[in-house]
This record gives sequence, structure tokens and C-alpha cells, in this order.
Amino acid sequence: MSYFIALIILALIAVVALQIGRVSELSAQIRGEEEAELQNNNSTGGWMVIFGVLFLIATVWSAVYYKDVMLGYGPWEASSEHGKEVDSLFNVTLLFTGIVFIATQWLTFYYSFKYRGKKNGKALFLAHDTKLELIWTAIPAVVMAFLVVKGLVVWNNTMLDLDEDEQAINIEATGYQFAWDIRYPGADNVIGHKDFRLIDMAVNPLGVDYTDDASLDDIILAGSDKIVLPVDTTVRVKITSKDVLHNFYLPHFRVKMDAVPGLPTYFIFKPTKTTAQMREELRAYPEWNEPYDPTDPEGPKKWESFNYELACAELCGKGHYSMRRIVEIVDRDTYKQWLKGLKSTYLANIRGTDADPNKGKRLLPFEIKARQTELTKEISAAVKADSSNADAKIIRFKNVYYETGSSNLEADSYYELDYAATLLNKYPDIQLEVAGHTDNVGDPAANRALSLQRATSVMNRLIEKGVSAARLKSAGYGDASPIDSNDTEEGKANNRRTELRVISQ
Ligand SMILES: [Cu+2]
Repeated sequence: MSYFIALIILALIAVVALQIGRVSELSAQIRGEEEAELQNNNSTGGWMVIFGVLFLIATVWSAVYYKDVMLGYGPWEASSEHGKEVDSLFNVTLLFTGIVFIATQWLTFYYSFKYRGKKNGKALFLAHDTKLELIWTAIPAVVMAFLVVKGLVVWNNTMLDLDEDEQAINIEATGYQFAWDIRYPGADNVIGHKDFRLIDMAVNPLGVDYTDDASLDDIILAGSDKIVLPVDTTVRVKITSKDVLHNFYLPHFRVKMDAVPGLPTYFIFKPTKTTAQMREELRAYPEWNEPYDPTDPEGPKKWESFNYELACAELCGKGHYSMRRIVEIVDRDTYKQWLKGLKSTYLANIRGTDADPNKGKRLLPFEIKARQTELTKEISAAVKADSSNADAKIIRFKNVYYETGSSNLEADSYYELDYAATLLNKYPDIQLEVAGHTDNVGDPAANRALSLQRATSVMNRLIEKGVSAARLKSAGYGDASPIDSNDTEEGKANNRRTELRVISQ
């Protein structure tokens, strides 16, 4: 240790000796060599100008050279409608700040030369100059005002909420450490209500309120690894967070918004280029034609592997980086197909479980609506079908329920029958048969009798709802014409049915 300290002391003594030597050399110069100093000033001034020129050239050259890796240039033209406005705002700002940058940098270096130390040189004494004050206040004020006004226009175009009649896809993004849950609205395009008090990490991590009808057809892509959206369609993203601040950032679409716990935010954007179109554009650039994986030169090229991305742009914790997600922009038909393949989270995970606030309810509003749409198509198809095609003339009720062993209708049956009655009244010329069928359990004669009574109940309901009695008749077929096997419970359930048959028109 003492050896080490001694070494440091020796080194310090050497430094002190060196410094003393340099000071005496400099003082000798000042005392005797004024000429040398002037020459020194001249050459330093000259080098300043040369450096200034090279520096400005290098700055402009690097900006041009690297432009293709900056958003807004080369392949990175905005992929959203308003993104082009944002880019033009950036360009205008860059123009003004660029002019100021070049002017001030040039003057800094040029004045170092122009006002270098000279013999008899004397500084100018300037106490006040009103004209100068006016100029250097007015010019920045005008430029700033212009930038702010243009900025506000762009901001308003981007951030104004939807008009009431404007068509848009609503989605919701909930950030948490360290993923995004994306909620799609289902057929009604309304995202259901949610409440933090309903959060249950096992069954309902978002706290969706399933007593809200709008929630029932919502689709939650939990921790999803991709978001799919259609091109040329306005999308409104509602953004929330469950824990800390996150940020929903789609760089290619120039949208970025904080996800704040307790304060939903949103933005609206319209993608203008599909992922496939973007890949085709990148293909034109040589650097995108290199292999994506350098160890596999025969593998896919970089442009083939391109994807739009969602990034969390808030340092939200140690797993922050893992919040990156792929955003796939597809054409509208592909989007519809993709959405069709997803099942409502409520139906898939909640329906009938203890977490289901609608437990015990047989039919939910959106199911009723879906069945009504289906029934409209079925009746119109059966009416139009050729009479040689017996099967096509049959409409099978799906939600007609009777009390056990009786022909009394349960109240849940009314919506389907009443809706059928309204539809049948649109075709006043057709004759119909209401047919009852049973499974093979029990005595065939009793089955026939019960199926006739049940068909008659249905017929009476239709008559009650305005279908002319002259157009209707009822029939009970018992177990005589099954449509499925009577060996399984499921098959038996299918065989117990009530049908409507178009017999003439
Ligand atoms: Cu985050």
C-alpha cells in the first residue's frame, strides 16, 4: 500500500514539474513574442472557418445519407391519413430550425475569424439599439406563431373525437406490466362497460361488466401478440392502463398516447397501407433485400419479415421491452374473416360459470338479435326454395321451449315465435304447417298426441300475433321422423323439435 502511495506522489511531482516548465515557456512568449501571438490568432481564425464549413457540410451530408432510416422519409412515409400532415409539420419545423441552425453555426465560426485578436483592435460599445431589438424579437415571434398555428390545426385534425355519424371501428387497449389486452367490440361495435371493482385476475382480469349487454359479444385478446385492423377504415383506440403509465405508440401511423391508470385516453387514425403493400414498397430498397437472419442467407429477406409494430413508449419497468406487439393491416374482407374466427370472451369463458351475472338466463339480448337475423334469412330462403326440395321448405325453431310433459309454452319462446309472426305477415300468400316432433322415449301414441298439442300451441301463438288462421295448420308426427340418432342425448334433443313448413304459395 505504502509503495502504491509513494508511486502516486512521484507521479504528481512529475506533473507539477511539467506544468511549471510550460508556464515559464508561455510567459516568455507573452513578454517577447507579440508577433508570434498575432500569427497564432490568424491561423486559429482561419482554421475556425475551415472547420465551420466542413462541419456544416458533414451535418447536411449525414442528414441526407441517413434520411431513409428516419420516419417521414424514404420508405417511412406515414401509413395513416393524418400521419402525412404530421410529417409535413415536422418538415416545416425542420426548415425553420434548419435555417437558424445553419445561420448561427456559420456566424459562430466566421466571427471567430473576423473578430480575431488584432493589433489596435477595439471592441464595439453598444448600450442599446431599438431597431435591433425589434428585429430579433419580431422574426422569432412571427415564425413561432406560424408553427404553433399550423401545429394546432394538425393536432385538432388528429385529436378531434369522432362525429356522431362517423363510422369507425372501436377497440380498447389496456396496458399492464408487461403486455397489452386488446378488446374488440363484437358485432355491435360498442365496447362494454368495465369497472375496476369487478377485476378478478383469474376470470375477469379487465373488470368487464357482464351485466352490460354491450360487453357480451366483446372479444378480449389477452396479452395478444398481434392486433389486426382493416385498411382505409377509421379506428378509434381507447387506451387505459391497469398499473403504471404506459404509452400506446404506433410509429408508422404517427400516433402515440399515454395509457394512464384511471383516466381513459384515445386517438383516432386511419391506416392507408396494408402490411403487404408496405412490404412491397420496402422491397425497392437494397438494404431491405438482405437476409433477415444473417446466419441464414437463403432465408426470408428483410422486407418479407417487415411488420408494423405497437411499442410501449414509456419506461414502465424492467420488462418494458416485452410490450412490443405486431400490428397487421389487412384488407377489409380478410379482417372480417379474422374477426369471425374469434369467439366472444363472455361465451367462451364466462357464460354459465359462477362469474356470470346472467347465470340462469336462457337467452341474452345479442343472441336474440342474432337469431332474429338468422330467422329472417331462413324464412325468406324457405319461401323462395323450389317445392321439389322438401328440406329447403322447412324452418326449424331453435328457441321454443315447453313446460315438461305439457304443451304450455315457456315465456322464453315468445321472442322467436313473435318475430316469426311478423316475418310471415310479409308473405301473406303462403300456407304453412306447424309440425311437432319428439324423440323415441315413451309410448308412440302419447308422443304423437303431445307433439300435436305442442304444434297447436305454437300455431295459436302465431295466430295471436296476427298470422291469419286460414294460412296455418298444425300436425304432430311424434317420433316418426327423426333427424338424428335416438341413441345419444344430443341426438334426442335434436329430434325433439318444432318446425314450420311452407306448403304452398
Ligand atoms: Cu409499458
